Formats: sequence, structure tokens, C-alpha cells
Amino acid sequence: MSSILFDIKENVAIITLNRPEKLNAFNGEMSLLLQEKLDACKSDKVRSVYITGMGKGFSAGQDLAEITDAASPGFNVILSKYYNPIVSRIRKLEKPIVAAVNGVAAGAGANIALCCDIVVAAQSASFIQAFSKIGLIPDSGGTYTLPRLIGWQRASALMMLGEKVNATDAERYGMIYKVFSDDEFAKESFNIAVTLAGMPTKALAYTKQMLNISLVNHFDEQLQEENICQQKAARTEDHKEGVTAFMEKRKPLFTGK
Ligand code: LHQ
Repeated sequence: MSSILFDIKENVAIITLNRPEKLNAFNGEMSLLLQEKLDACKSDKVRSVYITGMGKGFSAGQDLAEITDAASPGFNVILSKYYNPIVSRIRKLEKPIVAAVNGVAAGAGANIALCCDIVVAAQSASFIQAFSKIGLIPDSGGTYTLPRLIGWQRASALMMLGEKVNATDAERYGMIYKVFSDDEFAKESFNIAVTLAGMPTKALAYTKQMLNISLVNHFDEQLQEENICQQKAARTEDHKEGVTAFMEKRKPLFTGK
């Protein structure tokens, strides 16, 4: 069985991290497969992406057995070939990505989830910046993403102490968007991805692009970028359809064009 499952339903690409006996910890093969599947999401058939974990965890981050193995490629290769290309693809993909955190998300597993566009969690899920417990620093973009999500102080404490944050607190901190009860989680989280897949795909891609650059731009630069991007959005068929549908008092039918 592959360590990454991939399917497309209702224009949603469903990516399932699939090493449940290891809480979906990543080995090299799995990291490369995830990159491959994220690339497959560029297809026009895909209008949103849903990433979740098989079994009781989302992902426990790096498979620690792999880094202690004599054949381990070393940390430089692990970061530059395995993890950084994953989070970079997630931020650059021109489609909205939902991380549906079904259980524990630790280390790189947490930071991969947190860089997705919408992060939701089951009530029993949790998030751990586990790195300090093994003498490492938060990677996979965690030192960039977490302080921006929850503020410097909370991020600093969580990264240094390596404490587990439950889903309710994660929502309260603004680390994630919403928590669903364990019973409702699969349905409700997938509904978000289906809703996104029926929305104006290009406008969502431009929104994502604007959010990405807002992290580094000054206000005036951002206003200019918004102006340029809004003109691109205005040229899409979905913009025309949205306005026409509003005027005709009917539901819009967006095609992603
Ligand atoms: C695991 C793992 C795991 C292997 C659970 N590996 N087997 C690192 C290095 C290099 C460069 C790049 O960057 C990185 C990025 C990173 O991600 S570093 C951080 C790596 N992750 C961790 O340190 C987390 C380690 N795991 C845990 O602390 C716990 O397992 C958590 C808190 C995630 C879950 O605890 P429990 O719910 O109590 O589950 P468990 O500990 O009993 O785990 C279940 C099984 O999964 C168990 O196997 P077993 O055969 O005993 O049933 C664990 O050994 C295995 N597992 N995480 N990362």
C-alpha cells in the first residue's frame, strides 16, 4: 500500500498520509510521493485539495528511525529535498488547500498542516512543536508560519516548551480555523473542500498569492499588487458569471475559468 493515497472526487483532490502504524510519520519515499501528488493537483480537474491522515494521527513528522539509520541522507538533504519542497508547493499551488487534522500533528507534520490555506481539526486532534524535545529547531516553515498565526509570544513558548496544544486551544489561539466534533469532522471538513471546489478558482488563487506576498510587503506595495491582481480577477469568466448571477437573482455556476 502506498504511503500517500490520492483520489479526485467532486473536483477535490484528496491526499491521505498513509503510514498509520507510525502515526503517518514521513520517510523520504513518502515525502517525495507527497510532492508528486501536490504537482498532480495542478490539473484542471482539481479545484481544491484536501489533506488528511489515515488512522488515529495526522502526522508525527519525521520518521525518527530514518534519521538514526546509518544510510540516512543527512539533515541538509532531508530538509532541502524532502520537507522544504512540500511546504513550498503548498504555498505556491494555485488552488486552496484544506488540512483536515484528524489526530495528532507533531513536528514537521504540524508545520505542513499549518501552512495550508484552511486548517481544521477534529476535537481529539492536537498540535505539538515536538522539535525541542529532541534537540532540534522547528522546520518546514514553522518558525515563519507559527508566529504569524498566533503571535510571537505564544509561538515562542510552544516552540521552546514543545507542549501539546489541543484542538480547542488551537482554534482559540488562531492557529487553526475551526474544530469539529470527532463524529462530524470527516463530513464537515470535506464539505469545506467541496465548497472551495465550486468557487471561482482563479480568484482564490489570486487571493492566496496576495496573502503570500502580504507577509513581506509594505502597505503601499500591497495596494499596488491588489490593483494588478484585481484586474486579472476581473478578466475571468467566473467574475462575469458571479455578477450576472447576482443581477439575475440566481445561483452562480463557477467553472474555474
Ligand atoms: C513514530 C514517530 C516518529 C517514528 C510516533 N517516527 N515512529 C526532522 C529531522 C531531520 C530533519 C528535518 O526535520 C525533521 C522534522 C521533524 O518532524 S522532527 C520531529 C519528529 N517527530 C517527533 O519528534 C514526534 C515523535 N512522536 C511523539 O512524540 C509521539 O509519538 C506523539 C506525541 C506524536 C504521539 O504520541 P502517542 O499518541 O502516545 O503515540 P505513540 O508515541 O505511542 O506512537 C504510536 C506509534 O507511532 C509508536 O510505534 P509503536 O510501534 O511503539 O506502536 C511510535 O514509535 C510511532 N511513532 N512518532 N516521528
